[in-house]
This record gives sequence, C-alpha cells and structure tokens, in this order.
Amino acid sequence: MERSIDKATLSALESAEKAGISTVWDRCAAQVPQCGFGEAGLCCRHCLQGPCRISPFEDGPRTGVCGANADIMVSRGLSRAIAAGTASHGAHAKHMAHTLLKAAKGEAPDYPIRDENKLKAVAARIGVSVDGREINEIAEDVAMKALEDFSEKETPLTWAVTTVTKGRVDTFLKLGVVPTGIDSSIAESMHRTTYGVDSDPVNIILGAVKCALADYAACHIATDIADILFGTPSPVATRANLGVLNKNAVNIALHGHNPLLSDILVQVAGEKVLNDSAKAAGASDGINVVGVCCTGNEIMMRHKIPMATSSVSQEAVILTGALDAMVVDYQCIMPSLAGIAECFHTKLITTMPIAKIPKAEHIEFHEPDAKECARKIIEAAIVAFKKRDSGRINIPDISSTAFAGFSVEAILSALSLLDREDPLKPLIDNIVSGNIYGVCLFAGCNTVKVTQDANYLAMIRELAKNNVLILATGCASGAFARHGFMTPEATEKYAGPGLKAVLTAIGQAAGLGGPLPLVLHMGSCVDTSRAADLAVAIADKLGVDLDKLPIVASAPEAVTEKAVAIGTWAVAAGIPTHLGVVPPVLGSKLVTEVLTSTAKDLFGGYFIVETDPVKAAKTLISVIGERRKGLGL
Ligand code: BF8
Ligand code: SF4
Repeated sequence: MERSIDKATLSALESAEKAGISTVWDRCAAQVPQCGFGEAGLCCRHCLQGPCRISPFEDGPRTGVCGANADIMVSRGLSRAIAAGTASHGAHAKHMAHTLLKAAKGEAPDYPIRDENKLKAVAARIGVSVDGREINEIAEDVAMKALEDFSEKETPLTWAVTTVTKGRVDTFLKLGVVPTGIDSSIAESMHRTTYGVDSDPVNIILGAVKCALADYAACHIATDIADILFGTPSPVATRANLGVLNKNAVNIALHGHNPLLSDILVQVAGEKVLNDSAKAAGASDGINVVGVCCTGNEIMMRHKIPMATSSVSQEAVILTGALDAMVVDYQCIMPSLAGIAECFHTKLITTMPIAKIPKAEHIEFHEPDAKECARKIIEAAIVAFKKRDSGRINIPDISSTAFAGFSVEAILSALSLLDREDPLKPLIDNIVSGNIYGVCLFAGCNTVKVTQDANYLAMIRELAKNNVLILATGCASGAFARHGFMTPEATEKYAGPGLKAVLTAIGQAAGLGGPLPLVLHMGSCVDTSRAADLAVAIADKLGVDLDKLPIVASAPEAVTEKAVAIGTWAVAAGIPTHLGVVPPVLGSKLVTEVLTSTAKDLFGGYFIVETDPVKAAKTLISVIGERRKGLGL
C-alpha cells in the first residue's frame, strides 16, 4: 500500500529512509499482522482474571472467565473508547472554562474577552442575564455554568440541551440518554463497564450514547469559550503543507489542541525583541510559527498561521531538518516525536503537567503568566536554531493556498449579503431547489491503515461533482488544505453546476471575485460542534428535526477515541455517519447491528462502514437522496 498521496509527506519519508529513521509507517509494518481478537473487539482485560479472548469463528470458548460473551465484550470496549474520547474533549473544555473564570476575575491578564458579542450570545442561550451587566460579571457566570456541566446535576447538561432542536431533546429524554454531567458520564461509563456491572449490551451502548452526548457538550463549551477568549473566526487565506517552513527563520511548530497556549504563543511570536533575537542568531526572517493538528486549525483560522501538516504525518515536520522547536500541549502527539527530534537539533517542548514525554524539555505553561511562558518557549527555540545543521535541511517546496475560518457566524454573515433579513433563506432555497443536493461534514484523522489522504480526496471528488456542500473540521480539514481543496479554484474544478453557482453567488456578493472555497473549514475537532449548530439552525428554520435533513458526516480515515465519541454523537443527532476504517466491533453481530441499523430506528442516524471511498461517497449520495425524498424534495 502506498503510504501517502501527499508529495510533501513522501519527500520527508524519503529523507527518513536515507537517514535510517523509522516513522509511524515503519512501526505499523512491524506490527502486522495485528491481533485478530483485538481487531474484532473480542479481547477483554477489565479484570485480573483475564485477559480473556473469544474467537471470532465458531471454535474456542464463547465467553470470558466471568461469563461475558462477545456482545458484552464488544459493547464494553466501545463504551470505554467513547468515555476516553469524552475525557479528552472534556479536559480541554474544562481547561477553557477555568481560564475564562480566571480571566473574568482578573487573574489571567493575558486573556482579555475578545468577543463580547459571542459571550453575550452564549450567555443568552444558557440563561445568564446580560442586560446592564459588566462583561466580566457575565463571563464569570458563563464560566461557572460551564464548570457546573462537569459534575453530576439533577438537571440535563446545559450545553447539551440548549444547543440542539427540541425534537432531539425529546428523543434523548425518551431513550434515557440525556447526560447530567460530563465528568460523571465518563465515570458512569467506566463503572458500568467494569467487572460485573452492566451485562446488557444494548443498555451499555445507550449508556455510551449518553456519554457521547456529554462529549458533544464538551466540544461545544470548548468552541464557545475559544471564540469568547480569542475571537470568533472569519475567513482568512493562508497556506498548508511542509513548504510553509522557512529555512531562513526560526521555525516553531505548535502541535496539540488547546488554543490557550497556541494563541498566546502566536501573539508573543510577533514581538520585535524576540524577532530581533532570532535575527541576531542568524535567522534573517525572524520567527516563523506553523501549526500541526487541531491547534494548527485554531491558529490557522484566527491568525492565518500556516498549517505544516496534521495527524499521521506529524513526524515529517521534524524530518525536514528545519524545525527548531515542536511545542506540544495534549492529545494526538505521538511519543515517537522525542526519538525523531533527537536525530536532529529540534527541541521537543512539552508544556502540560499531564502530558510529559521523556527526553523532551518541559516548560510548564500556566495561564496567569501565559505570555512569559510563551516567551521562554520561543527563546528555547532560538537557542535550538543555533545548532541547526544546514546540510540536513530538506523542506519540500510544496504548499497550497487554504481559506480557513468558516464559523457559523461567518457563514451567516456571507449569506446575509444575499438576504439581509433572512440569511438562512438562500441556503435553504438552494437545498430545496437541488442546487445544493445535501451537506457532508468531513471530520477525523489520517490513519496509517489507509493511504494518507486518499479516502478524503476520492470522496470529495464524487460528492462535489454531485453538488454536495462540504464542511470540514480537524485533520480532515488538514488533508483538504494540504491538497488545495480549500480554494475557489477547487470549486471551479470539482463542484457540480448547482453547487458552483451557489458558491459563486456568495463569493461574488462577498467581493471575492470568484466562488467560495470548495471545502468550508469550520475549525478543529471540537469545532465539529459548529457544524451541529449549522444543522440545528437549518432544522429549526425548516421546522423539522435533524434526522430529516439531507446532511451526512464522514470520518474516512479515523484514528482516535475522540473520533469515535464524535461519530457517536453525530449518529445520536440523527446524522448518517460514514467510517472509512472498520472499528473493533465486528466480533459482535448484535453490536454491529445496533450501530448500523437499530440506531436508525432510535435516533435516525446510524453508522455506515465502507472502506472503499468511491462506494462510500455513492452511498452517502443515495442516503441524501432518501432524506430529500422524505422531505418531499
Ligand atoms: O482532535 S482529527 S488526529 S488532531 S483526533 Fe487528532 Fe484525529 Fe487530528 Fe484533533 Ni481530532
Ligand atoms: Fe475475563 Fe470477565 Fe475479567 Fe473481562 S471481566 S477479563 S471477560 S473475567
């Protein structure tokens, strides 16, 4: 199997081979064949009598030592994956909420409230009074409300029920899946899947859905507070792929998730004294900050910071030999980075007490003196630059233009140029007329198990040709950005006539002189909540629930437990959701059936697992067709 279709990644891998450095692809090859029990979800280690395994074939024991059968094992494994994903988004969101609280109390001076309108909009939505109050008072109440959503309450999660349609809330209540605390939902999932608790696979899965809805709330909190503290994104043009590294600058890559660190670091990287110091060290162009993965999305859409790469190709940034510091916070950071950084002059800098890596330098980041920490990090990068070996530099001269930052607010503001009074109307009219056949949200990662980016590109070509409007978050947006799909040129080249006409009308009204980009970049993975907001606005406007809309989602190259959590809440939201990799559930016919079929009866949404991208796109198009028929379109 070809490792990637991204030429920049392939060029970096060539350098690695020449230097005898192993990468994620080599390590994957060393793992093959991977364990068939694990692949099917049929291995349990939840107690010390295990590990227990059930053969996916008719031979061998049918239960583990305690009597847990395949259905129980698979559903428990899935539930724990969702709990872990929720814990990740939850920790990120809680970190944001604590910082908003500190900011409101004047304890984090580097975090002013940058978007008062967003703060007021969020406050109004969650029932915090706004009129006649100081901004900091409102911010404090919003932060407290967010923090309240983490522990067990008598009432449903504020962020889960105030951001979806009434119909969804009714469905969730009816099925008993409304979460009452983000952290408590995670704890409940861990409890019910431990030794000798919940043994009803369907009940376990409904518990997992409840936890996934807590994940949704966490994502939404993270997005809301990021906008409040750093500004709601609006479209910007930047570039993506390894070619954004600059051999004449101190190159610093920001990798991870939380904008609390990366946004501040970007602000500080513009300071003259630091740039002078970089120049004095021999970097004639000063400091060049680039992004990786989701934090890369955050700073791309708010500060035009170019995206070096994402997900499975993160090691490639170091392999260019031109990266002076890789600064990480948490999530999706391969431990292998330390070994690769060691082969070069690159400083790997960890910043969070919960995410250290042996051999990395740890510069701990604290919000009360955020800018000071950021300066220290940049100074360490300048020191590392001085040790750079210019003979080992191989920056592939490859990068694409990418337009990023299509928040719902930005989309509505673009649409308002067509209809000031009723901005959603042009969008809905075009869906009704069929100019926009439907909407597909791409989310999730790149995986070493699929040729990098191949599924994304094959699917988008098929969907766009059929007039499906494309939204993207997370490393899905990284893939499209690197290959030039977030440009007006991609719209000209790949969009069907109806879609092209709509994107051109909006683009021209916005004064772009051409169409909007083919892929609307909505942000990081937590910003998948923005796509949910857009879907909810459309549903409310049409007076139908989400499970009736011609909207689908796809994670064609998913990797993480976070992606599993997001996929599950998308399904619960009523959205048919495609996975391009097979999750470890096939060991249970029952669980597979619940996810791909019963879910449809319960929630309207369901999983579609298809590893062939063209077939997957065709299936999604026919699903959109069914939904359109249901609406009488
Ligand atoms: O949260 S898409 S590889 S970076 S998990 Fe990770 Fe997957 Fe990227 Fe962002 Ni999302
Ligand atoms: Fe085996 Fe049951 Fe223990 Fe799992 S919980 S390891 S199936 S005995």
